[in-house]
Amino acid sequence: MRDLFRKRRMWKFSSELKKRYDVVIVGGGAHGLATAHYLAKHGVTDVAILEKGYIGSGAAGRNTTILRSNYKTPEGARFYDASVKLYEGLATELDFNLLFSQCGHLTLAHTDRAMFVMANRAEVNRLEGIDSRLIGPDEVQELAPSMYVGSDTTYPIMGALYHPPGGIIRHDAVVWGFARSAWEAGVELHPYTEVTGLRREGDRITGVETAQGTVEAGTILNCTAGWSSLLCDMAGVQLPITTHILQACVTEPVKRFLDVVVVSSQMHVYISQSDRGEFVMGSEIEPWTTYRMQNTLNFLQDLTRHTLELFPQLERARLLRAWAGLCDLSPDYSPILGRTEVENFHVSAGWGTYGFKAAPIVGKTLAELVATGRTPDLIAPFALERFYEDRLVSELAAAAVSH
Ligand code: PYC
Repeated sequence: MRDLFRKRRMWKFSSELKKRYDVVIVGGGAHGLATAHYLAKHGVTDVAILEKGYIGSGAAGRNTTILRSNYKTPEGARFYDASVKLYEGLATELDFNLLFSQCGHLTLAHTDRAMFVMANRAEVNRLEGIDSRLIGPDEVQELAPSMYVGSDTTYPIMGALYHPPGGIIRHDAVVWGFARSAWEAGVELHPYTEVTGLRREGDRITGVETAQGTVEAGTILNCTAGWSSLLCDMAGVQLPITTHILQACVTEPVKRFLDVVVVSSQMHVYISQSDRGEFVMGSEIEPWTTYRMQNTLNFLQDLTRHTLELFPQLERARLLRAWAGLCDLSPDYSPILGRTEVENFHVSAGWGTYGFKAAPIVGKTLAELVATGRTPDLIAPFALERFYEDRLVSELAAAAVSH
């Protein structure tokens, strides 16, 4: 009984950097923390996580918490399916309530072309054993009775891709659970420790420079999401990435009336209701490149107009907050994962708008790569060389919203 009420420390930050670590992970978000958690399972615990802000202050704290695996390519669907499966067991594994709600995910189709794309995705998904199917407007209405599906709208709903295992999870909890687990295993967490340079000699990185001093590392992992190409530049590694912002916002809590995630590529919105009752809504990626994480009036106007077409009952709901996050977009909209030409420098990059949902599988596969020296089959298609070898994995049509 006493154990049940035992106070369990979340973590303690390390103030001093050691001179050397077996592994330095740059980026204390969901990917970096998950990798540390899985490295510990391989017995690799001489690890430091260097984060320039607070833990979870980057993309891990700026997403809209959606999980799904209904991708267009077999490579993408397989990879995200493995991630969803890890997420399903993660609360137990981390002994931390992650508030995962597998409420289902609807991608609406408003044109013949969109119906064709959804049918194609459903086929690919089912071949991979993923629960995903094309449904008509009646079933859409059954799943989302509060959504307006009338034909007198700008974008009448012709059907949807229905993906029952999709849903939402509490993003902060994912960060906190991974951070606690990694810290308990002996990993050092260094927030407010910005990497300012990487020393490279030949094919190796020999030093990681920070304002708190320079450290050596056997392996360095770039898990910096929106900043990934900047860190790669420091290593002399070029990533084919452009950096954009994705904006989102949240309403005040209202009585529960939506039990499924709703996405529309043509209306450029994705909408869900959080466990607290707030409507969490996001829009499409901005087409210009920037590191300026500021919301725009256009975003609010377009997003609210389209959301109100689907949910006119939100007309009087007040917005609590809006935010923007950085997206590092690759040319084929798939991630860039694994080795680079620098022997001891690996990347988790190119996540565009779907990095958060990949966190556990990125952690597991990167940890395997570091611990065994072998690239797991699941991430082999996402190697950086694909851009030089013409082996693109085009996920364009499976973005939550059009890019
Ligand atoms: O890929 O599901 C998605 C997504 C939702 C918001 C941004 N991306």
